[in-house]
Amino acid sequence: MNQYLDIHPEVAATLAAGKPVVALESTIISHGMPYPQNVETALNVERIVRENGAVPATIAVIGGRLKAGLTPEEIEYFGKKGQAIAKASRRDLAVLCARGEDGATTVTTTMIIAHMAGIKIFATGGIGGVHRGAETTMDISADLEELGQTPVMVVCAGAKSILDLGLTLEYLETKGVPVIGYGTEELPAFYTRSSGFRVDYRMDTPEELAKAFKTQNDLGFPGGMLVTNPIPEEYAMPLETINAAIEQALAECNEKGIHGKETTPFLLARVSELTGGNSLASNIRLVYNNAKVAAQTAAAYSQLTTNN
Ligand code: PSU
Ligand code: MN
Repeated sequence: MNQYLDIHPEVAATLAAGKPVVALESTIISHGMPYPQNVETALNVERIVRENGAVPATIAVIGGRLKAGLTPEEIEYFGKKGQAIAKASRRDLAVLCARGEDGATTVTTTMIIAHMAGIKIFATGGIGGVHRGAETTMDISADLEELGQTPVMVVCAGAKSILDLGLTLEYLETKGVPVIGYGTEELPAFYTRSSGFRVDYRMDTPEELAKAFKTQNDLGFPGGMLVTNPIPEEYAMPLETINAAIEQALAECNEKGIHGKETTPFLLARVSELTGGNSLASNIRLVYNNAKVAAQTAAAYSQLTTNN
């Protein structure tokens, strides 16, 4: 096992038995939502994973150790410290480990640590992607590179239209990452079920997802698979409300000259402030929905691998 990795004993025992585990990220806790809703949500997500037949492994860097599986106290610590915790992407992991520091894992680093631990399925809210204006800024999330090289299935609610969704799909195609719509042919855009863009494939059951992903692994392909699961209809936001907030947040981001790793947290925080409590409630509901699908898929994956 990797010398910097600590796998929570329950997670380790579950993996050793070939039983289902679902990875969860910590940037969504520290940077994605305000305290105390972030802690409450993270603990509920863990409960939902369990109710759907899998063991949760929330992933983070604590004191320079890569953690696969947190205690409730550690989740509380991440939630309370919030933005004071460094957002850790691939380029940050070595330095954080060397210095013995904390880091909140993004989709990228959650995939890396999940893979080190032997976890196949990961649930989150939204992924990073190609930013609008990337043709000049070159701001493309490391999440897309990671999906192209690390064999973990990421279950999300699509990507927010703070990003250029068309270019994000082009990039994923170049990297060889299949984009699956769960029960839909259209790419969901996080707060809304539609985006005007099509996914590569539609699948309707956890068994179908598990089989496609196992086949990709059996073919020896190195990359991941992106499952986009639309927000439940009753929690979706009106398109005009969300678009107006996104346009304003993008304009402010440009005016302030925000760039690099600060861009996404700034945009997320502004969109959430501008749309008030409604967007937070939607955000929480879509994460619960993704946790459920990921747990069911992890269970189906484990059936496929332990029966063969
Ligand atoms: N998009 C969201 N919610 C999030 C993130 C993105 O709708 O919480 C977080 C995730 O952790 C994601 C990261 O991996 O932001 C991407 O950051 P960047 O764009 O800097 O790569
Ligand atoms: Mn970026």
